[in-house]
Amino acid sequence: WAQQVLPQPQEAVISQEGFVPVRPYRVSGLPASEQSVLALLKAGLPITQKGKSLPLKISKLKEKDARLQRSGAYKLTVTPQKITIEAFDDRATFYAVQTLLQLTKKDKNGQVTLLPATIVDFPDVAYRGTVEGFYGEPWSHADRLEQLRFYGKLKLNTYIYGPKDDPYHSSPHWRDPYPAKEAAHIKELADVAKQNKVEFVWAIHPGKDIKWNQADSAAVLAKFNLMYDLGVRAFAVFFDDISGVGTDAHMQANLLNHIQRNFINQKKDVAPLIMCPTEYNKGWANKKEGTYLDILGQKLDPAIHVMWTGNRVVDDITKEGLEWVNRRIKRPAYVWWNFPVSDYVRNHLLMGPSYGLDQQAAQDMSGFVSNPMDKAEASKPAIFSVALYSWNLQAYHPQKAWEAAHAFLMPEATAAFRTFSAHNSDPGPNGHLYRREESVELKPHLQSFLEAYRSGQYPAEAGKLLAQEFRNIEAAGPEIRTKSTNQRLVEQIAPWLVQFNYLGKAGKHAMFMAEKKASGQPGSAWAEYLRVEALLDSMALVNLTLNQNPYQPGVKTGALHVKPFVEELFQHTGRSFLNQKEASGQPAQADALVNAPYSKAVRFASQPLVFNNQGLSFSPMLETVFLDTTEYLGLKMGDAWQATALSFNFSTNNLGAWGVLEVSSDAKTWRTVPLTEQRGKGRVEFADPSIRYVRFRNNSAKRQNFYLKEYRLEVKPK
Ligand code: LTM
Repeated sequence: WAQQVLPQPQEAVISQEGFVPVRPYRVSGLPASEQSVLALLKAGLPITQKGKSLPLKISKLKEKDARLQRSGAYKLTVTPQKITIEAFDDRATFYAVQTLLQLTKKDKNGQVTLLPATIVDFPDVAYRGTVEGFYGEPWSHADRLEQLRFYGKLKLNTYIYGPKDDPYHSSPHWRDPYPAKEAAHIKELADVAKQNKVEFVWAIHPGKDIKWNQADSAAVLAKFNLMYDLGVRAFAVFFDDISGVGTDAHMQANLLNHIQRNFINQKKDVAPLIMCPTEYNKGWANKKEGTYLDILGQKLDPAIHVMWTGNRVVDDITKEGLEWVNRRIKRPAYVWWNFPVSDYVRNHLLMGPSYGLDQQAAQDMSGFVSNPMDKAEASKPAIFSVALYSWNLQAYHPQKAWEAAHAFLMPEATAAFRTFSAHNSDPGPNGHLYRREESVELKPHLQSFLEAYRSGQYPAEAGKLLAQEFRNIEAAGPEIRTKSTNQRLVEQIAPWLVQFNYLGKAGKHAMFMAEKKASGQPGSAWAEYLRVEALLDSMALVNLTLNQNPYQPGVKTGALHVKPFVEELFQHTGRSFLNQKEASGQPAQADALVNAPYSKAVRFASQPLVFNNQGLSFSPMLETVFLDTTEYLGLKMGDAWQATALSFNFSTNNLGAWGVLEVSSDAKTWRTVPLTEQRGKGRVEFADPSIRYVRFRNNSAKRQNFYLKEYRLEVKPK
């Protein structure tokens, strides 16, 4: 694990003599077109054209080694007498210079020294980077420019532009030219990408309303030509998350081949075409031979890349999973990794290590891009790790990469940033069933403390350790806010910084409370108890007032282990004050309040619910969903509540033809309620106060697709 150069080079021999002083260097062999590389060199080393100097020679890589016959491959030799760079292409020269700069060190007085080394380096995966492919507010222009510079430093070479909520990428305006301001932004992005040796890939998402006719094929080509004129030289077509005629594999392949023949092959200077299929993960793929993925495999021009998210929409990436799809699409998949994207859990941040990536899969993928969070800066730890993984799979170590990311991204407050990320990593329960570890180091201490405390002891050692971590948690937010030079990051995670600070305070006072209680000081313990109560109330208030998006409103932090610990300590102590016995199982009274998903299809069981003054609802799902014949989707209310109406939006045309709405008070006897709807959208009122279950059932003989945009019960207490 050579910390000096990241991503870790394939082969590196670092001199034992350590850092040596630098002298002025005279650069030769750099093409005139690469002035930005010269500027980069000048920023890190003394460069001169005359006088006494040492040579810095750049030349074409002559080596026949097949591993070095690829974009980005280079050899760099640094000795006290000279520097030589042999590069496969301009991108490789740029990368060699990035490595060279990482071998320099500046001391307090501005003196630069250099670490002699011999490095032979190349990427394992050809295309590495991100796909801005999430739902929600797209990244800002400034965020994107910053990302491109960041990618250059980490040898990432791909940024795919495909924000779902850009109406000129998707419906309704994919056919139309961008307005002038947005067009100017795209042009600047393409320019800055080029300077950083990043391929700016512009993606179109036409499948929601495409017509398979000549006019729409021409519309796609016309739009690509407009983008080409703005400087774009790489393109993609996405067919994810659509339903209806757009999903036809034959038609999709025809369109892609048409683009390949009439655009890609004609232009000569554009990168290989990329497509995202409709069946982009194994869970959704028709497994029958000769169906969707096989059709793409057979029909699509072999030069076209096909994207793939893994065994599920959001999942680990395994060699077996890739081999499965590669056999069908007849090419190595281009991985679209849905991490750290948080558009399906918008009240959480996914700041933990990037793990679950197969280290033996280099030959099984043509590209690897991460779909990040809508918070560009907060996504950097994960993107940093993706850079390390995709450059050198065998050397990748998730935990070390995560540690290195925090030091690289926030040298001014590394420990605070690390603490923040360590307790903000799990997405919480979600329809994709994707979970992450959280609070890994603290978890065993939380558990052992609680066990002992429940049995009437106060484990002093664990108590000390936990109290210290709660102080770290409390301090992390203010420290990041005041010390970090990255104010954009602070802005993006502001609600979580506030909430994290409250969590730290609540934990700290909970520990005081436990200590006072155990040492026989009930008065002080009671005072602490009230403080914890007030802090937990503040957290509830933050959750109800900040980040109030319509999908998963609120601000969750430390939600997997730390917050439940504080709540348990608080409740346990509270019960002992009131001299109550620990309840076994669910207290009877709580059941009256419990609301839950009610469905025969397990895939809806983990979908989060939102319960607020609007009522009780499923948090909306982004992708199309389905119900097989007789399956249903519904909500069960605690018997303290009465449902007064159901508002639904399934965004589909023929709902009445296959679905029925049913209500029940005991889940045994059901009554059908007339469904009044228009394009899958409607509102039905209920008069019967005994209704506890409201479900929507597929009454047809086959699977039905629809969108779960809204399913909301308006409720009132009984
Ligand atoms: O994953 C793909 C190919 N498409 C969408 C993304 O736009 C979305 O960001 C992720 C995560 O919610 N899921 C998708 O289905």
